[in-house]
Amino acid sequence: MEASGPDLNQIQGNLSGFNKDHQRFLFLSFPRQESGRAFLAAVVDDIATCAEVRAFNDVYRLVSQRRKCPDPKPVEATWLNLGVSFKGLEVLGAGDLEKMPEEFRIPMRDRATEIGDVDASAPAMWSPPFQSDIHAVLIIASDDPDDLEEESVHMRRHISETGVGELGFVDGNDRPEPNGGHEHFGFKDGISQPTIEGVTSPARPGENVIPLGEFVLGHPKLGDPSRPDPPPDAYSPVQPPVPPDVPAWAVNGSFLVFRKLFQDVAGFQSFVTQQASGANMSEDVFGAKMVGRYKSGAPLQRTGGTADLDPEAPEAAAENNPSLKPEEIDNFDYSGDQDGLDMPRAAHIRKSNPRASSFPGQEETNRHRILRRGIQYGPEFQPGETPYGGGTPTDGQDRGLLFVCYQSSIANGFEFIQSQWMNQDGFPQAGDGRDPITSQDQDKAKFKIPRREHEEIHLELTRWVITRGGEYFLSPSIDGVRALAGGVADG
Ligand code: N7H
Repeated sequence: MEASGPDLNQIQGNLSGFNKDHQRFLFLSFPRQESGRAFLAAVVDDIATCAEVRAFNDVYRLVSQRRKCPDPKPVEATWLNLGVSFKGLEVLGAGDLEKMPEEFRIPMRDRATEIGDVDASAPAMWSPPFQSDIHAVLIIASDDPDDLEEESVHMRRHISETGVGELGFVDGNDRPEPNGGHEHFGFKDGISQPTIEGVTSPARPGENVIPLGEFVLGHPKLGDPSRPDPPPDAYSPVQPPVPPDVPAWAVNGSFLVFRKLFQDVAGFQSFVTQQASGANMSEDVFGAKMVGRYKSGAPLQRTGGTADLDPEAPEAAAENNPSLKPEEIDNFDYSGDQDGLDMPRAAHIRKSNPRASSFPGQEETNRHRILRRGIQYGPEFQPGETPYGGGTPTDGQDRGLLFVCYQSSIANGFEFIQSQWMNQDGFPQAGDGRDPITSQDQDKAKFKIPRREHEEIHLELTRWVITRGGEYFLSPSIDGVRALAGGVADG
Protein backbone atom coordinates (compact mmCIF):
# COMPACT_ATOMS: atom_id res chain seq x y z
CA MET A 1 0.00 0.00 0.00
CA GLU A 2 1.37 3.39 -0.94
CA ALA A 3 0.56 6.91 0.30
CA SER A 4 0.43 9.63 -2.36
CA GLY A 5 2.39 12.33 -0.52
CA PRO A 6 3.37 13.50 2.92
CA ASP A 7 0.19 13.99 4.91
CA LEU A 8 1.59 15.80 7.90
CA ASN A 9 -1.70 15.41 9.76
CA GLN A 10 -1.12 11.65 9.70
CA ILE A 11 2.56 11.25 10.60
CA GLN A 12 3.39 11.35 14.32
CA GLY A 13 5.04 14.58 15.43
CA ASN A 14 8.35 13.34 16.82
CA LEU A 15 9.51 12.56 13.29
CA SER A 16 9.90 16.29 12.78
CA GLY A 17 11.49 16.55 16.25
CA PHE A 18 9.72 17.43 19.52
CA ASN A 19 12.81 19.24 20.76
CA LYS A 20 11.58 19.16 24.36
CA ASP A 21 13.79 19.36 27.46
CA HIS A 22 11.63 16.94 29.49
CA GLN A 23 10.41 13.61 28.17
CA ARG A 24 8.84 10.54 29.77
CA PHE A 25 8.80 7.11 28.12
CA LEU A 26 5.95 5.07 29.62
CA PHE A 27 5.98 1.36 28.81
CA LEU A 28 2.68 -0.52 28.66
CA SER A 29 1.29 -4.02 28.34
CA PHE A 30 -2.10 -4.95 26.90
CA PRO A 31 -3.52 -7.79 29.01
CA ARG A 32 -6.36 -8.33 26.50
CA GLN A 33 -7.23 -7.23 22.99
CA GLU A 34 -10.23 -5.17 24.18
CA SER A 35 -8.20 -3.18 26.72
CA GLY A 36 -5.44 -2.43 24.19
CA ARG A 37 -7.97 -1.32 21.59
CA ALA A 38 -9.91 0.77 24.14
CA PHE A 39 -6.68 2.48 25.21
CA LEU A 40 -5.73 3.41 21.64
CA ALA A 41 -9.26 4.76 21.04
CA ALA A 42 -8.97 6.85 24.22
CA VAL A 43 -5.62 8.46 23.32
CA VAL A 44 -5.69 8.78 19.53
CA ASP A 45 -6.93 12.38 19.55
CA ASP A 46 -4.17 13.37 21.99
CA ILE A 47 -1.35 12.22 19.68
CA ALA A 48 0.64 15.12 18.26
CA THR A 49 1.15 15.18 14.49
CA CYS A 50 3.99 16.50 12.36
CA ALA A 51 1.72 19.33 11.17
CA GLU A 52 1.20 20.51 14.77
CA VAL A 53 4.81 20.10 15.90
CA ARG A 54 6.14 21.82 12.80
CA ALA A 55 3.75 24.77 13.22
CA PHE A 56 4.71 25.08 16.88
CA ASN A 57 8.45 24.91 16.13
CA ASP A 58 8.04 27.69 13.54
CA VAL A 59 6.32 29.97 16.07
CA TYR A 60 8.95 29.11 18.71
CA ARG A 61 11.77 30.03 16.33
CA LEU A 62 10.06 33.28 15.31
CA VAL A 63 9.44 34.43 18.88
CA SER A 64 12.86 33.34 20.06
CA GLN A 65 14.64 35.19 17.21
CA ARG A 66 12.63 38.44 17.45
CA ARG A 67 12.81 38.62 21.25
CA LYS A 68 16.45 37.47 21.26
CA CYS A 69 15.50 34.90 23.88
CA PRO A 70 16.74 31.30 23.51
CA ASP A 71 13.88 29.88 25.61
CA PRO A 72 10.71 31.99 25.12
CA LYS A 73 8.35 31.24 28.03
CA PRO A 74 5.06 32.16 26.33
CA VAL A 75 5.63 29.46 23.71
CA GLU A 76 5.35 26.10 25.42
CA ALA A 77 3.79 22.80 24.48
CA THR A 78 3.31 19.26 25.74
CA TRP A 79 3.23 16.53 23.13
CA LEU A 80 2.20 12.88 23.12
CA ASN A 81 3.35 10.15 20.72
CA LEU A 82 2.77 6.40 20.72
CA GLY A 83 4.62 3.29 19.55
CA VAL A 84 3.36 -0.31 19.44
CA SER A 85 5.71 -3.31 19.46
CA PHE A 86 5.15 -6.39 17.28
CA LYS A 87 3.85 -8.30 20.31
CA GLY A 88 1.50 -5.39 20.98
CA LEU A 89 0.23 -5.55 17.38
CA GLU A 90 -0.37 -9.29 17.82
CA VAL A 91 -2.45 -8.71 20.96
CA LEU A 92 -4.41 -6.00 19.13
CA GLY A 93 -5.15 -8.52 16.39
CA ALA A 94 -3.61 -6.40 13.61
CA GLY A 95 -3.85 -7.96 10.17
CA ASP A 96 -1.23 -8.72 7.51
CA LEU A 97 1.50 -8.97 10.16
CA GLU A 98 3.38 -11.41 7.92
CA LYS A 99 4.19 -8.35 5.77
CA MET A 100 6.15 -6.83 8.66
CA PRO A 101 9.94 -7.09 8.33
CA GLU A 102 11.67 -9.96 10.08
CA GLU A 103 13.81 -7.89 12.47
CA PHE A 104 10.69 -6.15 13.81
CA ARG A 105 8.84 -9.41 14.47
CA ILE A 106 11.03 -10.30 17.42
CA PRO A 107 11.84 -8.23 20.51
CA MET A 108 15.09 -6.23 20.52
CA ARG A 109 16.48 -8.55 23.19
CA ASP A 110 16.37 -11.41 20.64
CA ARG A 111 18.50 -9.35 18.21
CA ALA A 112 21.34 -9.09 20.77
CA THR A 113 23.81 -11.10 18.69
CA GLU A 114 23.14 -9.09 15.52
CA ILE A 115 23.51 -5.69 17.18
CA GLY A 116 26.28 -6.57 19.64
CA ASP A 117 24.43 -6.47 22.97
CA VAL A 118 26.74 -8.93 24.70
CA ASP A 119 28.57 -9.23 28.07
CA ALA A 120 27.56 -6.27 30.28
CA SER A 121 25.09 -5.16 27.57
CA ALA A 122 23.45 -8.59 27.28
CA PRO A 123 19.64 -8.62 27.69
CA ALA A 124 19.97 -10.80 30.83
CA MET A 125 21.60 -7.74 32.48
CA TRP A 126 18.93 -5.24 31.34
CA SER A 127 16.99 -3.21 33.87
CA PRO A 128 13.20 -3.41 34.32
CA PRO A 129 10.92 -3.24 32.38
CA PHE A 130 13.05 -4.29 29.43
CA GLN A 131 13.08 -8.00 30.23
CA SER A 132 9.26 -8.09 30.05
CA ASP A 133 7.11 -8.12 26.94
CA ILE A 134 6.44 -4.45 26.22
CA HIS A 135 3.38 -3.85 24.03
CA ALA A 136 3.49 -0.08 23.68
CA VAL A 137 5.36 3.06 24.62
CA LEU A 138 3.94 6.52 25.23
CA ILE A 139 6.30 9.44 24.75
CA ILE A 140 5.22 12.48 26.74
CA ALA A 141 7.38 15.51 25.95
CA SER A 142 7.10 18.96 27.43
CA ASP A 143 8.87 22.28 27.92
CA ASP A 144 7.66 22.29 31.52
CA PRO A 145 8.11 19.41 34.01
CA ASP A 146 4.80 20.27 35.76
CA ASP A 147 2.93 20.05 32.45
CA LEU A 148 4.60 16.70 31.82
CA GLU A 149 3.32 15.42 35.19
CA GLU A 150 -0.16 16.70 34.39
CA GLU A 151 -0.19 14.88 31.04
CA SER A 152 1.08 11.72 32.80
CA VAL A 153 -1.85 11.88 35.25
CA HIS A 154 -4.20 12.24 32.27
CA MET A 155 -2.63 9.24 30.52
CA ARG A 156 -2.64 7.13 33.69
CA ARG A 157 -6.37 7.77 33.99
CA HIS A 158 -6.81 6.24 30.51
CA ILE A 159 -4.48 3.41 31.51
CA SER A 160 -6.52 2.47 34.58
CA GLU A 161 -9.92 3.03 32.93
CA THR A 162 -9.08 0.73 30.02
CA GLY A 163 -7.33 -1.92 32.12
CA VAL A 164 -3.93 -1.53 30.41
CA GLY A 165 -0.83 -2.34 32.52
CA GLU A 166 1.97 0.17 33.20
CA LEU A 167 5.29 -1.73 33.22
CA GLY A 168 7.45 1.23 34.17
CA PHE A 169 8.79 4.52 32.87
CA VAL A 170 12.08 6.28 32.19
CA ASP A 171 12.50 10.05 32.35
CA GLY A 172 14.82 11.99 30.09
CA ASN A 173 15.89 15.58 30.72
CA ASP A 174 18.15 18.00 28.95
CA ARG A 175 21.19 18.68 31.15
CA PRO A 176 21.09 21.85 33.28
CA GLU A 177 22.90 24.97 32.05
CA PRO A 178 25.66 25.54 31.13
CA ASN A 179 25.52 22.00 29.70
CA GLY A 180 22.13 22.19 27.97
CA GLY A 181 22.20 20.40 24.59
CA HIS A 182 25.33 18.46 25.58
CA GLU A 183 25.32 14.72 26.34
CA HIS A 184 26.97 13.34 29.51
CA PHE A 185 30.50 12.93 28.07
CA GLY A 186 30.26 16.69 27.47
CA PHE A 187 29.78 16.84 23.67
CA LYS A 188 27.11 18.93 21.98
CA ASP A 189 24.52 16.57 20.52
CA GLY A 190 21.58 16.85 18.14
CA ILE A 191 23.51 18.71 15.44
CA SER A 192 23.51 16.64 12.26
CA GLN A 193 20.13 15.40 11.08
CA PRO A 194 18.93 14.46 7.63
CA THR A 195 16.34 16.82 6.17
CA ILE A 196 13.10 14.94 5.37
CA GLU A 197 12.00 15.84 1.88
CA GLY A 198 8.65 17.67 2.03
CA VAL A 199 8.54 17.62 5.83
CA THR A 200 11.46 19.50 7.40
CA SER A 201 13.70 22.24 5.98
CA PRO A 202 17.49 21.97 6.09
CA ALA A 203 18.54 23.38 9.46
CA ARG A 204 22.03 24.20 8.13
CA PRO A 205 24.00 24.23 4.89
CA GLY A 206 25.44 20.83 4.03
CA GLU A 207 22.55 18.73 5.30
CA ASN A 208 21.26 16.18 2.81
CA VAL A 209 17.64 16.11 1.71
CA ILE A 210 16.48 12.49 2.03
CA PRO A 211 13.22 11.11 0.57
CA LEU A 212 10.36 10.66 3.02
CA GLY A 213 10.27 6.92 2.16
CA GLU A 214 13.57 6.38 4.00
CA PHE A 215 11.76 7.30 7.23
CA VAL A 216 8.03 6.79 6.66
CA LEU A 217 6.32 3.64 5.39
CA GLY A 218 4.55 3.57 2.06
CA HIS A 219 6.59 6.25 0.26
CA PRO A 220 9.26 5.85 -2.43
CA LYS A 221 12.81 5.43 -1.15
CA LEU A 222 16.14 6.53 -2.58
CA GLY A 223 17.00 4.67 -5.73
CA ASP A 224 13.39 3.58 -6.18
CA PRO A 225 12.81 3.47 -9.94
CA SER A 226 9.56 5.33 -9.31
CA ARG A 227 11.30 8.49 -8.18
CA PRO A 228 14.02 10.70 -9.64
CA ASP A 229 17.41 10.18 -8.04
CA PRO A 230 19.08 12.32 -6.70
CA PRO A 231 16.01 13.77 -5.00
CA PRO A 232 14.45 16.99 -6.26
CA ASP A 233 14.27 19.93 -3.84
CA ALA A 234 10.53 19.70 -3.31
CA TYR A 235 8.52 16.54 -2.71
CA SER A 236 6.56 15.60 -5.79
CA PRO A 237 3.38 13.74 -4.91
CA VAL A 238 2.85 12.73 -8.56
CA GLN A 239 4.78 9.48 -8.59
CA PRO A 240 4.04 5.98 -9.80
CA PRO A 241 3.08 3.57 -7.02
CA VAL A 242 5.68 1.55 -5.17
CA PRO A 243 5.06 -2.18 -4.71
CA PRO A 244 2.88 -2.92 -1.69
CA ASP A 245 5.32 -3.97 0.99
CA VAL A 246 3.58 -3.04 4.23
CA PRO A 247 0.08 -3.63 5.59
CA ALA A 248 -2.32 -0.92 4.38
CA TRP A 249 -2.96 0.30 7.94
CA ALA A 250 0.81 0.82 8.49
CA VAL A 251 1.24 3.43 5.72
CA ASN A 252 2.52 6.74 7.10
CA GLY A 253 3.90 4.93 10.14
CA SER A 254 7.58 4.74 11.05
CA PHE A 255 9.74 2.28 12.98
CA LEU A 256 10.91 3.65 16.32
CA VAL A 257 14.02 2.25 18.02
CA PHE A 258 14.36 2.95 21.74
CA ARG A 259 17.56 2.13 23.68
CA LYS A 260 18.55 2.98 27.23
CA LEU A 261 22.32 3.48 26.97
CA PHE A 262 24.25 3.89 30.23
CA GLN A 263 27.39 6.07 29.98
CA ASP A 264 30.40 5.54 32.23
CA VAL A 265 31.50 9.18 32.38
CA ALA A 266 34.36 8.64 34.89
CA GLY A 267 35.72 5.75 32.81
CA PHE A 268 35.57 7.76 29.58
CA GLN A 269 37.22 10.81 31.14
CA SER A 270 40.07 8.88 32.74
CA PHE A 271 40.78 7.08 29.43
CA VAL A 272 40.92 10.40 27.56
CA THR A 273 43.19 11.97 30.21
CA GLN A 274 45.64 9.05 30.16
CA GLN A 275 45.78 8.50 26.43
CA ALA A 276 45.92 12.19 25.50
CA SER A 277 49.04 12.72 27.56
CA GLY A 278 50.65 9.62 26.02
CA ALA A 279 49.84 10.94 22.53
CA ASN A 280 51.02 14.43 23.38
CA MET A 281 47.65 15.92 22.42
CA SER A 282 45.31 18.10 24.44
CA GLU A 283 42.36 16.25 26.02
CA ASP A 284 39.99 18.38 23.94
CA VAL A 285 41.62 17.30 20.69
CA PHE A 286 41.94 13.68 21.79
CA GLY A 287 38.23 13.48 22.73
CA ALA A 288 37.37 15.08 19.39
CA LYS A 289 39.42 12.42 17.55
CA MET A 290 37.11 9.80 19.11
CA VAL A 291 33.81 11.59 18.55
CA GLY A 292 34.60 13.60 15.41
CA ARG A 293 33.51 16.90 16.94
CA TYR A 294 34.90 19.01 19.75
CA LYS A 295 32.74 19.39 22.86
CA SER A 296 31.53 22.70 21.43
CA GLY A 297 30.05 20.83 18.45
CA ALA A 298 32.62 22.17 15.96
CA PRO A 299 33.63 19.41 13.52
CA LEU A 300 37.16 18.05 13.53
CA GLN A 301 37.19 18.70 9.85
CA ARG A 302 38.40 21.60 7.78
CA THR A 303 35.39 23.41 6.39
CA GLY A 304 35.28 26.50 4.15
CA GLY A 305 35.90 28.90 7.04
CA THR A 306 38.57 26.78 8.70
CA ALA A 307 40.58 25.64 5.69
CA ASP A 308 43.79 26.96 7.21
CA LEU A 309 43.11 25.79 10.74
CA ASP A 310 45.10 22.83 12.06
CA PRO A 311 42.39 20.64 13.63
CA GLU A 312 44.90 19.50 16.26
CA ALA A 313 45.71 23.05 17.36
CA PRO A 314 44.19 24.12 20.70
CA GLU A 315 42.33 27.04 19.07
CA ALA A 316 40.36 24.53 16.99
CA ALA A 317 38.74 23.25 20.18
CA ALA A 318 37.95 26.70 21.53
CA GLU A 319 34.33 27.79 21.85
CA ASN A 320 35.02 30.55 19.29
CA ASN A 321 36.26 28.07 16.69
CA PRO A 322 35.21 29.59 13.36
CA SER A 323 33.53 26.35 12.30
CA LEU A 324 30.95 26.90 15.03
CA LYS A 325 29.23 29.27 12.61
CA PRO A 326 25.90 27.71 11.62
CA GLU A 327 26.99 27.60 7.97
CA GLU A 328 30.17 25.66 8.83
CA ILE A 329 29.10 23.28 11.56
CA ASP A 330 27.65 20.56 9.31
CA ASN A 331 29.01 21.56 5.93
CA PHE A 332 31.64 18.90 5.19
CA ASP A 333 31.66 15.52 3.51
CA TYR A 334 35.13 13.93 4.16
CA SER A 335 35.99 14.05 0.46
CA GLY A 336 39.08 16.09 1.33
CA ASP A 337 40.09 13.80 4.21
CA GLN A 338 40.03 10.29 2.73
CA ASP A 339 43.00 9.26 4.90
CA GLY A 340 41.35 10.38 8.13
CA LEU A 341 44.21 12.69 9.04
CA ASP A 342 41.80 15.34 10.32
CA MET A 343 39.02 13.05 11.51
CA PRO A 344 39.80 9.32 12.00
CA ARG A 345 37.67 7.18 9.69
CA ALA A 346 36.39 5.30 12.77
CA ALA A 347 35.45 8.42 14.78
CA HIS A 348 31.85 8.15 16.00
CA ILE A 349 30.22 10.63 13.61
CA ARG A 350 32.21 9.37 10.63
CA LYS A 351 31.38 5.71 11.30
CA SER A 352 27.70 6.47 11.76
CA ASN A 353 27.44 8.78 8.72
CA PRO A 354 30.43 8.41 6.39
CA ARG A 355 28.93 11.07 4.06
CA ALA A 356 30.83 11.23 0.74
CA SER A 357 33.86 9.16 1.86
CA SER A 358 35.13 7.23 -1.16
CA PHE A 359 33.66 4.10 0.41
CA PRO A 360 30.71 3.64 0.63
CA GLY A 361 30.02 6.98 -1.13
CA GLN A 362 27.29 9.57 -0.59
CA GLU A 363 24.52 7.68 -2.37
CA GLU A 364 24.95 4.47 -0.38
CA THR A 365 25.41 6.43 2.86
CA ASN A 366 22.09 8.16 2.30
CA ARG A 367 20.29 4.81 2.25
CA HIS A 368 21.21 4.35 5.92
CA ARG A 369 20.17 7.61 7.52
CA ILE A 370 18.13 7.78 10.72
CA LEU A 371 16.24 10.56 12.50
CA ARG A 372 17.80 10.78 15.98
CA ARG A 373 15.40 12.03 18.65
CA GLY A 374 17.16 10.99 21.89
CA ILE A 375 17.51 12.75 25.22
CA GLN A 376 19.80 12.43 28.27
CA TYR A 377 18.75 10.65 31.45
CA GLY A 378 20.11 10.53 34.99
CA PRO A 379 21.88 12.89 37.39
CA GLU A 380 24.84 15.11 36.61
CA PHE A 381 28.32 13.58 36.92
CA GLN A 382 30.05 14.53 40.18
CA PRO A 383 33.82 15.07 40.20
CA GLY A 384 35.50 12.31 42.19
CA GLU A 385 33.19 9.54 40.93
CA THR A 386 35.07 6.37 40.08
CA PRO A 387 34.77 4.45 36.82
CA TYR A 388 31.91 1.96 36.64
CA GLY A 389 33.09 -1.46 37.66
CA GLY A 390 30.33 -3.61 36.14
CA GLY A 391 27.02 -4.92 37.50
CA THR A 392 24.14 -2.49 38.01
CA PRO A 393 25.02 1.21 38.14
CA THR A 394 23.96 2.85 41.41
CA ASP A 395 21.19 5.49 41.24
CA GLY A 396 23.68 8.35 41.56
CA GLN A 397 25.77 6.89 38.74
CA ASP A 398 23.00 5.79 36.38
CA ARG A 399 23.10 8.32 33.59
CA GLY A 400 23.29 8.17 29.83
CA LEU A 401 21.33 8.54 26.66
CA LEU A 402 17.76 7.48 25.90
CA PHE A 403 18.57 6.81 22.26
CA VAL A 404 15.55 7.17 19.99
CA CYS A 405 15.56 6.97 16.22
CA TYR A 406 13.02 6.69 13.41
CA GLN A 407 13.38 4.96 10.03
CA SER A 408 11.31 3.00 7.52
CA SER A 409 13.53 -0.08 7.90
CA ILE A 410 15.25 -1.01 11.18
CA ALA A 411 17.47 -3.48 9.30
CA ASN A 412 18.65 -0.76 6.95
CA GLY A 413 18.76 2.04 9.52
CA PHE A 414 19.69 1.47 13.18
CA GLU A 415 20.76 -2.20 12.83
CA PHE A 416 22.84 -1.55 9.74
CA ILE A 417 24.70 1.41 11.25
CA GLN A 418 25.32 -0.49 14.48
CA SER A 419 26.32 -3.87 13.05
CA GLN A 420 27.83 -3.10 9.64
CA TRP A 421 29.57 0.17 10.37
CA MET A 422 30.12 0.84 14.09
CA ASN A 423 30.90 -2.74 15.15
CA GLN A 424 33.19 -3.54 12.20
CA ASP A 425 36.97 -3.07 12.48
CA GLY A 426 37.26 -3.05 8.71
CA PHE A 427 34.75 -0.30 7.94
CA PRO A 428 35.35 1.86 5.99
CA GLN A 429 38.87 0.42 5.55
CA ALA A 430 40.82 -2.50 6.98
CA GLY A 431 42.42 -1.62 10.31
CA ASP A 432 40.35 1.53 11.01
CA GLY A 433 38.90 -0.07 14.13
CA ARG A 434 35.57 0.09 15.93
CA ASP A 435 33.41 3.08 16.86
CA PRO A 436 35.04 4.19 20.14
CA ILE A 437 31.74 5.46 21.61
CA THR A 438 29.17 2.77 20.88
CA SER A 439 30.92 -0.53 20.13
CA GLN A 440 29.85 -2.63 23.09
CA ASP A 441 30.23 -5.95 21.30
CA GLN A 442 33.94 -6.44 21.92
CA ASP A 443 36.22 -5.88 24.89
CA LYS A 444 39.56 -4.22 24.08
CA ALA A 445 38.38 -3.21 20.61
CA LYS A 446 40.87 -1.38 18.40
CA PHE A 447 40.69 2.22 17.19
CA LYS A 448 43.19 3.91 14.87
CA ILE A 449 44.07 7.62 14.82
CA PRO A 450 46.15 8.53 11.74
CA ARG A 451 48.24 11.69 12.14
CA ARG A 452 50.00 14.11 9.83
CA GLU A 453 53.49 14.48 11.17
CA HIS A 454 53.46 11.75 13.79
CA GLU A 455 53.12 8.00 13.89
CA GLU A 456 49.55 6.76 13.81
CA ILE A 457 48.06 5.86 17.20
CA HIS A 458 46.56 2.42 17.88
CA LEU A 459 44.25 2.36 20.88
CA GLU A 460 42.71 -0.46 22.83
CA LEU A 461 39.24 0.64 23.91
CA THR A 462 37.25 0.05 27.07
CA ARG A 463 33.42 0.00 27.01
CA TRP A 464 31.91 3.29 28.17
CA VAL A 465 28.43 2.80 26.77
CA ILE A 466 26.41 -0.15 28.06
CA THR A 467 22.93 -1.12 26.88
CA ARG A 468 20.45 -1.27 29.78
CA GLY A 469 17.36 -2.04 27.70
CA GLY A 470 15.41 -1.26 24.59
CA GLU A 471 12.67 -2.26 22.19
CA TYR A 472 11.50 -1.87 18.60
CA PHE A 473 8.13 -0.19 17.98
CA LEU A 474 5.98 0.95 15.10
CA SER A 475 4.84 4.54 15.42
CA PRO A 476 1.60 4.26 13.39
CA SER A 477 -0.12 7.08 11.53
CA ILE A 478 -3.17 8.68 13.19
CA ASP A 479 -5.48 6.65 10.91
CA GLY A 480 -3.32 3.60 11.68
CA VAL A 481 -3.93 4.04 15.43
CA ARG A 482 -7.67 4.45 14.74
CA ALA A 483 -7.70 1.31 12.58
CA LEU A 484 -5.88 -0.71 15.26
CA ALA A 485 -8.30 0.64 17.92
CA GLY A 486 -11.37 -0.18 15.88
CA GLY A 487 -10.28 -3.60 14.73
CA VAL A 488 -10.35 -2.32 11.11
CA ALA A 489 -6.74 -3.42 10.80
CA ASP A 490 -7.78 -7.07 11.42
CA GLY A 491 -6.40 -9.74 9.18
FE1 N7H B 1 25.78 9.25 18.28
N1 N7H B 1 28.54 11.26 21.70
O1 N7H B 1 28.34 12.03 22.58
O2 N7H B 1 29.67 10.85 21.47
N2 N7H B 1 26.59 11.13 18.51
N3 N7H B 1 26.08 8.86 20.23
N4 N7H B 1 24.84 7.44 18.03
N5 N7H B 1 25.38 9.68 16.33
C1 N7H B 1 26.64 12.11 17.55
O3 N7H B 1 25.97 15.54 15.08
C2 N7H B 1 26.78 9.62 21.15
C3 N7H B 1 24.59 6.53 19.00
C4 N7H B 1 24.80 8.83 15.40
O4 N7H B 1 25.52 12.91 10.70
C5 N7H B 1 27.30 13.26 18.09
O5 N7H B 1 24.35 15.48 16.53
C6 N7H B 1 26.71 8.96 22.44
C7 N7H B 1 23.97 5.35 18.45
C8 N7H B 1 24.65 9.51 14.13
O6 N7H B 1 27.55 13.49 11.26
C9 N7H B 1 27.65 12.96 19.37
C10 N7H B 1 25.97 7.82 22.27
C11 N7H B 1 23.84 5.60 17.09
C12 N7H B 1 25.15 10.78 14.32
C13 N7H B 1 27.23 11.60 19.65
C14 N7H B 1 25.59 7.75 20.88
C15 N7H B 1 24.38 6.92 16.85
C16 N7H B 1 25.61 10.87 15.70
C17 N7H B 1 27.62 14.57 17.35
C18 N7H B 1 25.60 6.76 23.25
C19 N7H B 1 23.29 4.73 15.99
C20 N7H B 1 25.22 11.89 13.28
C21 N7H B 1 26.51 15.57 17.39
C22 N7H B 1 25.52 6.93 24.53
C23 N7H B 1 23.25 3.43 15.98
C24 N7H B 1 26.51 11.80 12.48
C25 N7H B 1 25.55 15.52 16.23
C26 N7H B 1 26.54 12.82 11.38
C27 N7H B 1 26.17 12.01 16.27
C28 N7H B 1 27.46 10.84 20.82
C29 N7H B 1 24.87 6.72 20.35
C30 N7H B 1 24.41 7.53 15.62
C31 N7H B 1 28.40 13.94 20.29
C32 N7H B 1 27.35 9.40 23.75
C33 N7H B 1 23.53 4.11 19.21
C34 N7H B 1 24.04 8.93 12.87
